[in-house]
Amino acid sequence: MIRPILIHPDPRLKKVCDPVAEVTPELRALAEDMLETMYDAPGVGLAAPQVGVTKRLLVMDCVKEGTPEPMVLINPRLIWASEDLSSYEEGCLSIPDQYAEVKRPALVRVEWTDLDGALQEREFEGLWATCVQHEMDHLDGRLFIDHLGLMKRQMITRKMEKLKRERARQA
Ligand code: K2U
Ligand code: ZN
Repeated sequence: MIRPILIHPDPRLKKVCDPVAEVTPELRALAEDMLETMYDAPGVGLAAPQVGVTKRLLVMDCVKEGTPEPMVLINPRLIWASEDLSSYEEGCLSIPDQYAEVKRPALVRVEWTDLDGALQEREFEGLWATCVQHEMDHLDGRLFIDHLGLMKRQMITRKMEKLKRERARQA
């Protein structure tokens, strides 16, 4: 099912998430819901804290055209990051309609556990590299605006507080 996405500022988006102890049917159902929620948004990634679950789990599908390639990363760990950086105009489903340039390592190697409990390792580049770093930041309570200057971060936060007040009035 499609789950509601938390909007910044929200304390649950600032928490360092807990490791996943074991892959259970409930976890599989959560991963399924996260993929459905991500495609519906639409987005190319989604982290568990964004749907209020402070566990180290994220989903991604950065394929633009062609066959979708949904990925579920449990307890992801950054093994290596390139010196070279790449810039991307990032957004976030928890910070709607706000975009800003963020520089991140262009290439990253990540290790994780998949839904079958198997250990995986892969090098990501391009949008996949940006996305996996953006999602792994979420698992440590970091948002893309935390990579911006104080003024820009405060301006975006104020806009989100206003948006939440308006949504609360409509509800
Ligand atoms: O974590 C999220 O909020 C999902 C983001 C992930 C993301 C942000 C910036 C760059 C790459 C991934 C959503 O996918 S934001 C929507 C979006 C869609 C296509 C490309 C970039 C961002
Ligand atoms: Zn995000």
